[in-house]
Amino acid sequence: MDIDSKLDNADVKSGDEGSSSMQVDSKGTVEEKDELTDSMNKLNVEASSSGQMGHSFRRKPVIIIVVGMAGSGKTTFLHRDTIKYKEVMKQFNLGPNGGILTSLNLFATKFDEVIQVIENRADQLDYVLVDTPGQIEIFTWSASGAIITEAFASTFPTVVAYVVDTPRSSSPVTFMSNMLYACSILYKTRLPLVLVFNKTDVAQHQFALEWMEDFEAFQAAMRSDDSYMSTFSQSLSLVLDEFYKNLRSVGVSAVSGAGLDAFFEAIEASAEEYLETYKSDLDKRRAEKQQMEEEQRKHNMEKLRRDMEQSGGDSLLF
Ligand SMILES: Nc1nc2c(ncn2[C@@H]2O[C@H](COP(=O)(O)OP(=O)(O)OP(=O)(O)O)[C@@H](O)[C@H]2O)c(=O)[nH]1
Ligand SMILES: [Mg+2]
Repeated sequence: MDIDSKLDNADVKSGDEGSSSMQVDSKGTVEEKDELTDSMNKLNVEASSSGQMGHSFRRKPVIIIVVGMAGSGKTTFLHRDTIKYKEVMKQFNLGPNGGILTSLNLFATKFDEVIQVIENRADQLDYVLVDTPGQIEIFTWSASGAIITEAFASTFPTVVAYVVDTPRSSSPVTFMSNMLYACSILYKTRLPLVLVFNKTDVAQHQFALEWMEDFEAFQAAMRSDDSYMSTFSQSLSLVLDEFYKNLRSVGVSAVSGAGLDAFFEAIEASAEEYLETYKSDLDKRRAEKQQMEEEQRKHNMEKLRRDMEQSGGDSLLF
């Protein structure tokens, strides 16, 4: 498979507080679509049968998967693009969504290498930031997005940073839809989630903290926003109230760098939480899956043995 991977040149740069961070950069150019499909299928099979792609768990570095709506400032936060998906779009003659999904697939097929590069540098790295496309559903609901997330989460402590465009979330309805999105990501990935209110240089995130802490304040804001109000949105805000209890939130500016200390503190706390709660849950789910596969294998073997006995071993039909 002809993928021009720049993983060996993965950019390691010093992060805040003297710690190191790394951005994974992979540029894909592929000639054979079929090969890509084969490779994806192979990876899927390997990922589900071995469970963890042959890597053992390490406590360092912390992987931060950065997600959020288009334009919320994810890439600015990381300072560069992860996948040159425009190149892929040109290669395959695809629209933006197809381009992004294919980039993700390319990334997923080379994922063993990504993990390997990070493992080799584990001692020098405290954090690895992973950029994702603004079309959130492409990452969170595609097979390759799930494979990437699971591969990270089974090898390193992994947390999700959900970036919010603060100035654009000042209306209660927009705020609520953004939070529901974050909520669905929390449930889908089952990873600790940090809400990152970005662009605080333009608008402070104080209003968001108030709405999250005080259900009544949010309800009052909803009532004053005459664009939309119903018992349905009232019920949703009750759901969100529960969701807020399970996460940390910080305000940052990707442009000025304000709030980064608080961000890394929240990441550290979430990584601890990952080790205490999520890791054991993940191990349990994996063990259950393996046991089920083992039972299925035994069942199949037993069936085969019985069939062979019945047929006397000489006229077995496959
Ligand atoms: N004022 C201000 N502008 C910001 C900040 N962070 C990002 N921006 C601007 O917001 C716009 C979008 O930023 P990106 O980093 O491209 O957003 P993204 O989330 O990566 O967008 P997609 O990749 O399309 O999902 C750019 O014009 C940035 O300059 C910030 O902290 N403050
Ligand atoms: Mg971006």
